[in-house]
Amino acid sequence: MIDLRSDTVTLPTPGMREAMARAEVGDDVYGEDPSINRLQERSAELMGKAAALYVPSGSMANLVAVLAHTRQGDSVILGEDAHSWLYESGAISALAGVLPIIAGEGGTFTWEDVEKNAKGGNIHMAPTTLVMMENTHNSGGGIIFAQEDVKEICEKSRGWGFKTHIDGARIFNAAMATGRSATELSEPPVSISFCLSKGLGAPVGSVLCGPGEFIDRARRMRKMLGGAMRQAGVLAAAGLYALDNNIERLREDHDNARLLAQELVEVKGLKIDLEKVQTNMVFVEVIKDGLNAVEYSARLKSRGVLINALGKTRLRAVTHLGITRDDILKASPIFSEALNS
Ligand code: TLP
Repeated sequence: MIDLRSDTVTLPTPGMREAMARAEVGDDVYGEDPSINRLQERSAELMGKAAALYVPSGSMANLVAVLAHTRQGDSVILGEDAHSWLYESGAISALAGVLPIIAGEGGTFTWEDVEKNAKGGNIHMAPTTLVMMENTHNSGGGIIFAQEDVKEICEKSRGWGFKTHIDGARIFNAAMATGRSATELSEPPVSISFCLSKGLGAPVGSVLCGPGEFIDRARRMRKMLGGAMRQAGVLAAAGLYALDNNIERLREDHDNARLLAQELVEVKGLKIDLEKVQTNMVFVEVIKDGLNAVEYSARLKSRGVLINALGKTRLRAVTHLGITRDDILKASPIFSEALNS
């Protein structure tokens, strides 16, 4: 199977498993797991923040960030189809009690969009206290949030008293694609989270980074959610290994995504916006009468290619460390074959 469903499907490599087996561990609820402590220090440094907190998932990182930045009844500004809005089971509303407000189109947005949508100033409104950006933006196509916009949003938010958070699940993909360091990309917001279990190839884990007091509050929220772990240094060791070994290779994933997009853009019956192929994702539109995305993905599956359907006509292919250039060259003709039978 050529599995293009997500970069979450990556399996730990032998080198990573070895690092996990060798990991020094302790009880992290006591702050005594040396591997977790090392991962948190390293992450805080990489993101240019004072402190960091290891959490089991990207979803928990975002939820803990919202819980630590806001109070029930506040409103939070997010881009269209933000992961925290679309794919986290409504957690920010159900558990943090905030009102999500969507700004802009296509996932990214500008300060003008924030200004237009922010609420407050009178008793009828849910006051806006947090602006969340996603970089890269998953549903938008794995697209990059323009750094100038991130900077302006964060600077002006500070003036308006709004906190800022980046869901940087794939911030290293954004760094690779822009040639900017992850430290530079994460400088403007108050907090940022990134995932070890996507393109970086670790089996579990995300890290939330921010100021010391914020991370102290986040640690309590993590405990409240049941996300405090004990000898999880075996998992953190995979994260450390990923930071050491799997960042540079993201370039291959981006090259493979571009190659796939270039192959598929030639196929009659499929539509691809090449401008949006900026990192490791290719969004494909099926434009053949009588064929929907679910049926198309079933046909691809029966021919050995796994890809997720995301709506009536939209599908997403994601490249990752389990996919080679050869896999892409093998998969490409299958996409046109599957259209016609
Ligand atoms: N995204 C997954 C699915 O949930 C859709 C994927 O296959 O892409 N932020 C962003 C931007 C994400 O893309 C994801 C996962 C998360 C947060 C949540 O991470 P986990 O799955 O670790 O909770």
